[in-house]
Amino acid sequence: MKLSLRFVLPLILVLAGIAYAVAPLVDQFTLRWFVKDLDMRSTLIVNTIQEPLQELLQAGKKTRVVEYFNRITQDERFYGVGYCATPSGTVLASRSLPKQLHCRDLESWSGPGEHLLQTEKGPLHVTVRPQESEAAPAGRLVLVHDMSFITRRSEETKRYLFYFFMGLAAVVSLITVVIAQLSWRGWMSGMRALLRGEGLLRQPGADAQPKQSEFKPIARDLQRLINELESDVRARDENQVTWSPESLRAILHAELRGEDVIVVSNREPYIHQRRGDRIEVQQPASGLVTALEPIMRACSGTWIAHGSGTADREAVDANDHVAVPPDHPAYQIRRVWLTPEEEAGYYYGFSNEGMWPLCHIAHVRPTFRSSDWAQYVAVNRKFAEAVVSESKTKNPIVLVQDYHFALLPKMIREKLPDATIITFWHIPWPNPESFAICPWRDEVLAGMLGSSILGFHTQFHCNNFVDTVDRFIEARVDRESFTVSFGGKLTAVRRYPISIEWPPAPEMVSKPIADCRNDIRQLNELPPEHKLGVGIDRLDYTKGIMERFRAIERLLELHPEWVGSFTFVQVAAPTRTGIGEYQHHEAQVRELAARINERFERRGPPPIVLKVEHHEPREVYEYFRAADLCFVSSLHDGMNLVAKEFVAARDDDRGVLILSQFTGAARELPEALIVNPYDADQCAAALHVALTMPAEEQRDRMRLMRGLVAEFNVFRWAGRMLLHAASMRRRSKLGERNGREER
Ligand code: GDG
Repeated sequence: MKLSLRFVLPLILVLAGIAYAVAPLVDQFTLRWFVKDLDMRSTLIVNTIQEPLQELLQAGKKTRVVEYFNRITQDERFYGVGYCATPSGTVLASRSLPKQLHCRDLESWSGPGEHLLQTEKGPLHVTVRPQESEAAPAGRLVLVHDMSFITRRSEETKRYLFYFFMGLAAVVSLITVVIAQLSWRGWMSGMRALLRGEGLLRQPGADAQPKQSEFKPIARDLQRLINELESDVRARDENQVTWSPESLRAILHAELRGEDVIVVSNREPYIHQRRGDRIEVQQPASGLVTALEPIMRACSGTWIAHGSGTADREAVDANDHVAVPPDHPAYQIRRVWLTPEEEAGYYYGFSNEGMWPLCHIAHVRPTFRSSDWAQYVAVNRKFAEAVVSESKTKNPIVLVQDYHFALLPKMIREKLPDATIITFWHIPWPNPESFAICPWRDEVLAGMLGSSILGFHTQFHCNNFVDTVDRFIEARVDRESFTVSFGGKLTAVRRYPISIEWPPAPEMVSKPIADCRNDIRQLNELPPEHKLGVGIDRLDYTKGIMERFRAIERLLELHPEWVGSFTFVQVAAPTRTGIGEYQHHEAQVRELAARINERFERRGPPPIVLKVEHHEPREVYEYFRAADLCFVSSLHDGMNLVAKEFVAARDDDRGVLILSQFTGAARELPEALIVNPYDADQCAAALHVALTMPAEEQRDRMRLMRGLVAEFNVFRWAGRMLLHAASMRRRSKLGERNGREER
């Protein structure tokens, strides 16, 4: 369009210029043309009136001559007529003959060509013709024609000429625009076809196919080049950003212009609990909450979650909203209420007795009950309705969190087809054989494929998911772009390793390391220089707490010098206590800790201090800062944020991280001591290495790990997903536009 305007405007200007230049010529032409016409007309009149005039003159009837003249000058253009018998005589004239015409002057009006007389009434054309006759005296006839019509005609001609040029300009412009649009579309669809790998030379006949395939490599190369450039730009952009709440907010503004962002998770970031006559606000122990809380602070959206606190209903407004964080409200929680049956079936049942063990290879059998499944479906639908009611636009960005909501993406997509749905699966995805255990595997996969983007922590989990889809449902899997096309909708499967807030909140690291060391040792009745190891987990069987304790026992067996001089404090936040398997696990953990302590306690402080209770985040950080080592021994873990938090807490560059090879974090933190938690001897050796590691080595390892966590923090995790969503939205808008143009 712009191109067309760039051509059309000058064209109109040029044509207007031509019209302006031609106008005086038009005047001259029309004048000459009409004067010639008047001359001829005068000759005709002279010839016509000659005979009757001669007769009247011969009869001496001057009055009749005047009457005759008056009669013949009734034509509107024939202005006047007169006759002079002699140059000195008076003129016999019609009424209208201009008074300035005298017989004596007629000599000068004689001769060929036009004679113009300017009067008040306008220009007049004067013709003087001699009257030769044998019977009558010679005289001169004077004929006067009105010329004002010539000016009128000339103006009209100019006007028509102007209209003509304007019409011409319009026609030429129209033709130009049409031709330009047609050739642009042709070129564009040619390019699109080329990029799709279709032939440039689409010729009818037998040789069309070979020529088409000749161009395919070029098209593929071109497509690859574009993809590389795109991902390069993305990577460069991502690398150039120093990821912080501010930069995330700025990116959200620039890329998504403050669009409607909704988070859905089971667990709420703040829980209101009743303690006697006062209400306490708690932050739950969850990696997911730890990761998303700073993002919601940055983009002020709505977080939809199950209202599970004893005072949650008291804290909300009429729309079930509560503004959080309580001290500096930055976003709102929309609480969804579940009945005890719903909670039992959806949360404890299908999610945590079915999906959780299914996805973690931790040797706990999944339990699937159809009654749980029914509640899971119903609760997912309840949350889908909440998303629809909370969305301010028809195309919000919805961040669906975790395995509690496998069906939600499809349900949202049915109600809000234009929504950008990013589903993040915080736990591992197993291999297809393991996943096939699930009786509703097809429904779960179809539900998840309602997402625009599906994120996992590691490429390994992405591969497992794509393999599972490929194996069990009718979908088209593209392993080059890592997308799944299902039911006419495309889902991009991507790796987004989650992380933590960096730099950590000042209040987390404000207490000096020395004070943390002293206070924690005092609190646990340990001597000041006592070696301290920590483990901070939800009391979950996937975290490998039993294996951890066995490794400690083995250390004390292999290196008895640590008995009485090393203690491991295990902070174990109670979790899913309604599930039998968790109760059983807690009992086992308590029993094992007691047995080990009993075995070694005679020689000083106990080897294991087990604290099965919730701790505030600041207390958790105090433990991290007080410790000589942190032991993460998960049997299977999506990422494991505890590992990254320990690194973030150690601004003194000291402390050793022992990390299970079965965590996502192990792929990002190779400077940790990486262990197989099932191998007690190896873990015991790692514990010994950690306890004896020189300060310089601790510093070198810690600095590298801190560098990585600083660079790949949680804002980058969210930013990458949201940037991806933004470019997806841009591409789909472009697609819609092209679609419209093509139609
Ligand atoms: C899932 C995936 C993935 C622990 N005890 C207390 C407490 N915590 C905090 C830790 C940490 C969080 O809970 C645990 O996060 P993890 O990542 O280690 O594990 P999950 O809860 O299983 O999280 C996991 C994560 O989602 C994120 O995607 O990494 O793989 O399983 O922040 O510090 N916090 C408080 N008191 C405690 O007693 N306040």
